[in-house]
Amino acid sequence: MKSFFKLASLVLLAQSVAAHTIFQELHVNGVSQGHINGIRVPDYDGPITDVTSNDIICNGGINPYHQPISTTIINVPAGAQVTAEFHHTLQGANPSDSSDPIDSSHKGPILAYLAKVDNALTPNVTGLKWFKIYHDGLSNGVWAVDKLITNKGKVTFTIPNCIPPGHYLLRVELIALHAAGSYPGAQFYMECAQINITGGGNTTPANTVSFPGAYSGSDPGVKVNIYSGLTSYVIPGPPVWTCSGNNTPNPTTSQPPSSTSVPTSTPPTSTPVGTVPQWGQCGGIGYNGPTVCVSPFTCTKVNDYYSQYL
Ligand SMILES: *[C@@H]1O[C@H](CO)[C@@H](O)[C@H](O)[C@H]1NC(C)=O
Ligand SMILES: *[C@@H]1O[C@H](CO)[C@@H](O)[C@H](O)[C@H]1NC(C)=O
Ligand SMILES: [Cu+2]
Repeated sequence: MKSFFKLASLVLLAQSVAAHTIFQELHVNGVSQGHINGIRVPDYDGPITDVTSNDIICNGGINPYHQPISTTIINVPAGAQVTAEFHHTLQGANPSDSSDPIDSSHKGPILAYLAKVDNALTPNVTGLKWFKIYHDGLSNGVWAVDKLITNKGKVTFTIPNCIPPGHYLLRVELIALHAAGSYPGAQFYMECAQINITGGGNTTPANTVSFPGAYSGSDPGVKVNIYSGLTSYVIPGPPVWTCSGNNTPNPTTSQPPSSTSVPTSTPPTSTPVGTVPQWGQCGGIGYNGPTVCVSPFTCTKVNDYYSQYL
């Protein structure tokens, strides 16, 4: 504990190394559409944590004090494979940054939604009707974020081939659960790409969700302790909508162990649930304590063995 204060002064001299992420490049059938082109990126890489806030819609796309909205609209053939690319900062890929594309502590799901809009450049994103086209959570102990890191920030999914052509916003979201043991705690990272779907069909999803509204602070996928031997995870939001009408069930909605089942192994050392004040330790090799940010501080890595809130 005493060393906190020495470390704190070292941190003041160090460049801040926040562990956040931004969806900042879209690839269509493997072709990059340009860095920060056609995507509403925020001016800050930190998360949204209030699921009732309008900021959870498109992050940087709403408020006039954010960066100007890109005037590019990306053409995407219906049925295309699109790849969303995340990086730690707006500078893009940085192999020398161990927190790029995102710090490995930030485990959680990745989700993608579409909403039809009259004009993909509209500054007003309230009241849109969203449907989910992709999600990936936890399978065999591997989180979607783990795969994203392996794939150097890229996650690939398919645009439904039957939806009507025209302008849409593509909302790609990563939810980091390292501090989700209480609410607010889960960290929502999302940006919206401005796309123009070509081809397609005339099938429109019957059921849509709104943002805010799709998530609640008490959802089992929003308030969840991932350090307690989790074997299944319920991805927030609706099921994935598909053209066949066979809505893909949430792949990891298996029920939590019933009260009659007895764990066969001792769960890992439980992580204390709580919040860490500014200067408090929040991470590092061997660290097992609370990792919940006290707003507006972020967990800042000092070295591999020590991170603290700044
Ligand atoms: C944004 O769109 C919604 C839904 O159409 C509408 O209710 C709201 O008034 C609009 N807001 C602005 C600032 O235009
Ligand atoms: C969108 O796609 C249609 C073809 O479906 C095309 O006519 C239009 O020019 C495209 N671009 C924009 C910005 O709408
Ligand atoms: Cu972070």
